[in-house]
Amino acid sequence: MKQTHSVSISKEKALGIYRKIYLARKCEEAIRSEYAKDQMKTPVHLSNGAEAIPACVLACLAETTKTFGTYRNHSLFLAVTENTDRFFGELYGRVTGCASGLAGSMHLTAPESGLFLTSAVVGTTIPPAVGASFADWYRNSGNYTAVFFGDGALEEGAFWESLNFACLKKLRILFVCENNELAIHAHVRDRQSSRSALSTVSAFDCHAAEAPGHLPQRIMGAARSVIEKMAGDPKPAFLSFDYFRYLEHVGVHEDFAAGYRSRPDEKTLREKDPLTHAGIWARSQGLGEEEITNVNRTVDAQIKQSIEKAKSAPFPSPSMLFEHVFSANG
Ligand SMILES: Cc1ncc(C[n+]2csc(CCOP(=O)(O)OP(=O)(O)O)c2C)c(N)n1
Ligand SMILES: [Mg+2]
Repeated sequence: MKQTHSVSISKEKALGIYRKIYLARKCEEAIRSEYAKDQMKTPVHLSNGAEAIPACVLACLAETTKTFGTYRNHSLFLAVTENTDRFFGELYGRVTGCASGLAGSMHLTAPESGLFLTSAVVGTTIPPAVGASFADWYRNSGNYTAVFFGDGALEEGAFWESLNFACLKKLRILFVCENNELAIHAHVRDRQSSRSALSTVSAFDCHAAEAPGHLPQRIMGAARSVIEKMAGDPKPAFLSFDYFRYLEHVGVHEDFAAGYRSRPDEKTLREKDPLTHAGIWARSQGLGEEEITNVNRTVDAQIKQSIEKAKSAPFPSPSMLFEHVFSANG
């Protein structure tokens, strides 16, 4: 089956990409203002600073693409589904959530939309992503898989074993590294002896590219460049996007006082902001102020309504704890 991957962007598509980036930012701003009420009984790892990466990578791929992610998955879930009812339902632990309120923020999924798995355990969704891609290779379906992970996953054997197998079998899979140079409080220079993940990975038989993760045009440029190569020369691609993590590893606050990094100046903070750049990029694609304002207004109303709905939805019943639980003893 032939897959259609986008290489040029219509005005409508540009507006859709902008909407997803705005949606991710505003959902997380809502989490930040609601979290202290302690009604969301889940740790949250915010995507703040990385919102453009999934929205822009997935805009270059067919809708049939299978996706996998990590616990820092809000922008991925929202880019795939835009479903704020399922999103906030899950954060508030209600039956309306994407996992009936039993999973929380770190395990958001939407298998009906191709988002199969996200996980709290670093690197663990990479092998299943390769498995899904291998299944498509076996069936000769031509489908693509995209797996998103942090720079910390590059310290896991699972990543290198998966990359090796995927390259050997020439699978149509994109390994997408969301690189904030941090694993909790540890900087990459204190964790990895390789000075360039891109050049280390490039020693494998795959396509590779990198770009700043706050610039929509550059993200899509890098994604398109490898996807075009994959079309003529099927094999995996590795994409690395650096971005600035504005907030603490887990939670809703800034952490510049924690002592492991210093606060950049205001100009640098502004320059790394993907939403600002998404606005600039959207206008450069011919979108007018009214169109952008309308999107903002609609998304703001959607979020408000979803939070209200989530808060009034029922909690899962205790008996649901025993559903979907399997044991070897039956
Ligand atoms: C296998 C495993 N080892 C250690 C941890 C503890 N841990 C949780 S988050 C994290 C940092 C991961 O950093 P990175 O992959 O760069 O993702 P980021 O949080 O920066 O998005 C670690 C080490 C874990 N969850 N899983
Ligand atoms: Mg990281």
